[in-house]
Amino acid sequence: MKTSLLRRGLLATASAAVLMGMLLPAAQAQTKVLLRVSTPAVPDDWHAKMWTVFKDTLEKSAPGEFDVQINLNASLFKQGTEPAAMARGNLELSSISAFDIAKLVPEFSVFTAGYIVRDPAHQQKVFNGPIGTEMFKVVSEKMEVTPLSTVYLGTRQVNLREARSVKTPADLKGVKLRMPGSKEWLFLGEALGATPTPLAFGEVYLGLKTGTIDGQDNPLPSVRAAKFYEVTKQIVMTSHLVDGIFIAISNKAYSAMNAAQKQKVKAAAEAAAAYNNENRIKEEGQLVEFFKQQGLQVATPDVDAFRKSVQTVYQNSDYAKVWPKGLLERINATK
Ligand code: KDO
Repeated sequence: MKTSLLRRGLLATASAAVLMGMLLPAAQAQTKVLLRVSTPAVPDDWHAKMWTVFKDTLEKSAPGEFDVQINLNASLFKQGTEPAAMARGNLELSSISAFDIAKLVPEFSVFTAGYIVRDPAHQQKVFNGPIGTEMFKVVSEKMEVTPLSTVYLGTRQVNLREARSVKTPADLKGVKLRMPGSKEWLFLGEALGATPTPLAFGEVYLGLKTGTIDGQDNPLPSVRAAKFYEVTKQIVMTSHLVDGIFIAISNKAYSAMNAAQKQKVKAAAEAAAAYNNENRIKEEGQLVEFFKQQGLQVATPDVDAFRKSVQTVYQNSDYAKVWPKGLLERINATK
């Protein structure tokens, strides 16, 4: 009697322990903060790999606290739809462009204009200083997403299917230049003198291969990672936009976190950007040689002619009308 009671007791304790063991991981998983990431970046690109740095950094600083789910190749949300998804609460994190922001915060269009940001160091100084603080505050209020760090996407160059002589914007007349699909992007293509054609990033390779477009513009590391060099013959070094994207989090997700969690998430976003920026800048410096080896012609246009023309187009546009007074001068004066 005594033994069987004892045995039953032991058995009950044992099965409770087994049950607990089965339930505990599920319970723990439920309490993890879900952070879904969506980006059009291709896996072999630094700004795709940076998300693994984000995830690992967060796992180190807050073990078991966050469930970071990385979705590349625009597999979760279409390029450009991420900010709306974040505002709705269907997505927590993404890297958003100045063009995405300018749709809802028109004054941000100053960063979509060609030949304004000078180089990656200038970009970091502008966004990590008072201008960035002011602008990001407006972004957070108007878009329900908060930028956490500034990622150097690279300096955009024109990349053509067939080589041609391009010295000034007039030489791009009639060239069907693919741009991402928003009016802010198309305007940049127009300012370059081309005929802009909207297409999502994921469709560019095929567009170049089949000839539905004559060219595209992207920084050299993106041309390498997405293999556009396989289906194009020329790169024209217009250097028309020192492009940046911003690791941003939905305000819904961010405001639900405690102060320590917020700080860790921000630090992880900064580590991810630093990883991208370092590798991207280094690679960008080496790629002209690589593309030449791949048989591409790398041409130098009259960059001053492009600069003058593009700056004039923007300054005379409706975009410039909403740039806060003195902002351009402050950007130029940031050293
Ligand atoms: C592109 O579609 O050309 C672009 O470079 C635009 C950027 O804002 C960004 O969306 C980028 O694509 C993707 O991350 C893919 O590299």
